[in-house]
This record gives sequence, structure tokens and C-alpha cells, in this order.
Amino acid sequence: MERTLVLVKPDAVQRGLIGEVIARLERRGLRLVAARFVQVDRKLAERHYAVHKGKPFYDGLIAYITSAPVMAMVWEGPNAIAAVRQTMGSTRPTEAAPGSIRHDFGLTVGRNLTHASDSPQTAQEEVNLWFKPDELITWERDLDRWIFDA
Ligand code: IDP
Ligand code: MG
Repeated sequence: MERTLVLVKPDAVQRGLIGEVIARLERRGLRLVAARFVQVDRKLAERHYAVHKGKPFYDGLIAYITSAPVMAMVWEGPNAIAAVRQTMGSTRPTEAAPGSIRHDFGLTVGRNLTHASDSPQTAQEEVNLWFKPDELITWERDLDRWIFDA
């Protein structure tokens, strides 16, 4: 079982797509662990995107992620990290697979709607950055045995 951080970024919040993103992750079979609606401050933005510091798009990225609230969530399931990245689609919407969120709702990399952790290590770091341990809910869903095979 893996856990991964998902952000519905400011453009998707402004466009009324929080429910759409949640619906797709639920329909995929993933299980919600935590959720918080957050106005991101510069400090959190810089910590979250530290790996991109110094890149040409960094200042624009910090402005983007702090421009309106985000819906931060943790989702879990078998292969959750890869599954959620796939549901989001490639970083550039024009390279994202048809049926993915970035394909279906996006045009440009600077407004690509969502964030999802890209590896087990970043998933753990990002979950810890955005949520306190007691905000992560461990629970069982009656449907789990029909979706998870372990
Ligand atoms: P990811 O969100 O698919 O993991 P990353 O390469 O980690 O993609 O980049 C983080 C975010 O930075 C992207 O989702 C996008 O919002 C933004 N970004 C990445 N590359 C560019 C670019 O070339 N121009 C503008 N923004 C970019
Ligand atoms: Mg990334």
C-alpha cells in the first residue's frame, strides 16, 4: 500500500474542478486519507517546490501555487503513486494521455491543474510537509477487498 500527496492547484480550484479531481480518484479505487483546503504561503510553496529552485519557471511556479487556495489531499492504495500520476497525466498537457486530467482540462504546463508525488521518497516527504500525523486517517472501506488484492 502506498500513500501519495495530491494538490488541486489554484487554476483547478478557480475552475470548479475540485469535485472532478476527487471523483476521478475515487472512481479509480483510491482511498482518501486526508484533505485540507489551504491558502499556500510563500514559505510552504518554497519548501514544496525546493527541487525546482533556480529553474527559469521557478518564480512563476511560486506565484501560481500561491495565487488562490489549493485542495491538498493524501490518497492511498496499491501502486497509488504511479496510479495517481497516470490519472493526472504528463506534466505538459499536450503530452498527457487522452482521458487524463491534464489532457482533458489543460493546455499549458504553467496551468496544469494538479500536483502528485513522483516517487515513494517524495511522497513521504510531501505528505509530512502538508499534513500532521494525526490528520492522516487510517480506515477500512467495505469495498476494499474488491479493489485491493492484498
Ligand atoms: P509535475 O507537476 O508533473 O511533477 P515537475 O517537473 O515536477 O512536474 O514541475 C512542477 C510544476 O512546475 C509543473 O506541474 C508545472 O506547474 C511547473 N512547470 C514545470 N515545467 C515548467 C515549464 O517549463 N514552464 C512553466 N511551468 C513549468
Ligand atoms: Mg514534480
